[in-house]
Amino acid sequence: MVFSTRFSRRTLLKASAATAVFGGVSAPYVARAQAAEFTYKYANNLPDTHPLNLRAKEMAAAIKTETNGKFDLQIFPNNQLGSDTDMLSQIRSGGVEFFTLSGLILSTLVPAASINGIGFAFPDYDTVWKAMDGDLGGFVRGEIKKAGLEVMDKIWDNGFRQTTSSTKPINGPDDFKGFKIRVPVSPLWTSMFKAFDAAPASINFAEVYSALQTKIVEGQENPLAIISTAKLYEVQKFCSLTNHMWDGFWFLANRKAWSALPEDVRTIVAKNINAAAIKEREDTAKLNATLQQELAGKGLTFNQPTVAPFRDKLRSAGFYGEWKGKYGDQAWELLEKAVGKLS
Ligand code: X2X
Repeated sequence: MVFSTRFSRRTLLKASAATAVFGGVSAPYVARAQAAEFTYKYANNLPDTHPLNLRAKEMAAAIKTETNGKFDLQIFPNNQLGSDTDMLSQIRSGGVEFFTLSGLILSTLVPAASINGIGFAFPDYDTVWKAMDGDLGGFVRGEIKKAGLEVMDKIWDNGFRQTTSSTKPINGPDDFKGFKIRVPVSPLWTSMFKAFDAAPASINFAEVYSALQTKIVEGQENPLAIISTAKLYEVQKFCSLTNHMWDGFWFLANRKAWSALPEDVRTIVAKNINAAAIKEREDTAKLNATLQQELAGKGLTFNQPTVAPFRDKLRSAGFYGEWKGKYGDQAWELLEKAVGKLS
């Protein structure tokens, strides 16, 4: 069922592309703007009101102007082209040309890409941007390229993640015991919530609202900008400001599609995508700092637990040692150089 919907959507896309081509041939007398030479699809999993999509729209318009209409970036927000898992295979095959994906989910293909999500590693945004625009981010981008994908220099902000629930607030690590929590599809997320003795379920973001609504899970974790724009407050009661990890979106490109662009177009596209990332970081950080009051007004009850007991629990469960072993010394040293000693 899901499969056939997706198939027909793809067929429709092909059909409309064909209409555009033949339309041009069969209506030669109609004066029209020069058709774009390159029409590339950019897919993502976020609502179109999220700053990522607002800035993406702005950036697509700038790219069109600066390339004199040569490059047309079409944005498909909100999992319109499928779940993250689907889109990851599409970016690899060329079904979409661009895709923003959390490094933690990308780690199913590029193991090092989840490293910024290590629990309680980053204390604040200053430390995040220094690391992700510096050596740690450079290392991860190198690994992404080795895996055959292209990636823009600037990572986009998702944010520091907070825990919501329909059943109870999370005041300390013990409240996670047996807690049925949705996590994105990624070994690091599952491992971290297992270390808390929770019951994590891997579910793509496309299914999160309904999983919460139907109580398949009690809770989930996401930055406030997503809790707000995806309206998760409609199906959750509590929001615990656990700030348990920082998460960002790498702007990925299909290598063949990226290489097919003339150098001057590629330069304009990359420049505008990276500039939009910087603006989106400012928007999202601001939202994540100010949304608490608005969400409280919509019915979420907030609490702010102390961080130290969570970290201690992860340490005694062997979480840091285990992941240091998985990433290897080189990557772990880059992380600790940015955030201080973890294990
Ligand atoms: O799936 C999620 O929770 C989201 C939207 O934050 C990510 O893309 C990791």
